[in-house]
Amino acid sequence: MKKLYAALMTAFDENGNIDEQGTREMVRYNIDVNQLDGLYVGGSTGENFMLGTAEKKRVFEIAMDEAKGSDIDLIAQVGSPNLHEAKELAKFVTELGYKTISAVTPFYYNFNFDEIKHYYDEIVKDVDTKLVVYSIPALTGVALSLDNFAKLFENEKIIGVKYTNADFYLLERLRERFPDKLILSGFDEMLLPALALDVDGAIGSTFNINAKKAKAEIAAFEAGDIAKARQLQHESNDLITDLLNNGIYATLKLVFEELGVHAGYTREPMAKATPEVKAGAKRIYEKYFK
Ligand code: SI3
Repeated sequence: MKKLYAALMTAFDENGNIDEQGTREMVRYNIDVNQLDGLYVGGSTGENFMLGTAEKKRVFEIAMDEAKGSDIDLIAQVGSPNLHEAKELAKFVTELGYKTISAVTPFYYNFNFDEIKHYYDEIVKDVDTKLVVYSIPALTGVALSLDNFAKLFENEKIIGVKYTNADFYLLERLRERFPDKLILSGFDEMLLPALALDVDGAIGSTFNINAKKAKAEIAAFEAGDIAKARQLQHESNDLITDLLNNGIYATLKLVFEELGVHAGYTREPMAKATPEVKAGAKRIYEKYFK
């Protein structure tokens, strides 16, 4: 069975401070209502790259604390161009009990591949957790080749990739060359083509509110009912298109609020939701969730 993970959001209060209660409520919703296989903590959707180290740690603690006693799988995204911070976070989450970590490719300084490999080897060096590379070229500008992945995977602690990339040729080559590596698809709107290329599951922002449909799509795909899976992807993509057009993170949070889950605000420099964005989110809620 392919696994479905929500990329956990972080709730902020009006002043941009972490709203612990709201963040806990989103963890709970994903466990109790969505009944997902896992949560990706500290990713893009968690607005992680706008957090300080202590705040990142607090989010990891909250997720672990709220998830204790459930069987939801937690992956901690610890990557940062500040390698010292990434290593510190890797140790921190390992001590907290996370079994899997993930790290975004280091960005901003156009690191060459030797530097990128060094970064990953260093992050896993002093921990016994396994690592999933977080590849998201559209946001980082870092596009890893098939040979780059092969070199990263030489390190046995590097067990796979969260693949947020629309390059399906590379995805097919990766699957064919590394049948035993974990490949988790990252673009929710491309779930079906990724399933067709035999990914092990998916991680995404929209599964926070659209888990039921995404799970039904995976079930239809696994049952060989491709027409149904395609129809469900069409329906999800209507929602995803509306979310993207209205500003995805703010709108996901506003829809969460409509669902009775306190998700709070986005953090600056992301703009606060305007009255138009709020009205758009309400329309989305009424169109898809009422
Ligand atoms: O939070 C994370 O790190 C993710 O899982 C990111 C995930 O790949 C999302 N990408 C971004 C940039 O948010 C997708 O779920 C994305 O929001 C969705 O496919 C809509 O484009």
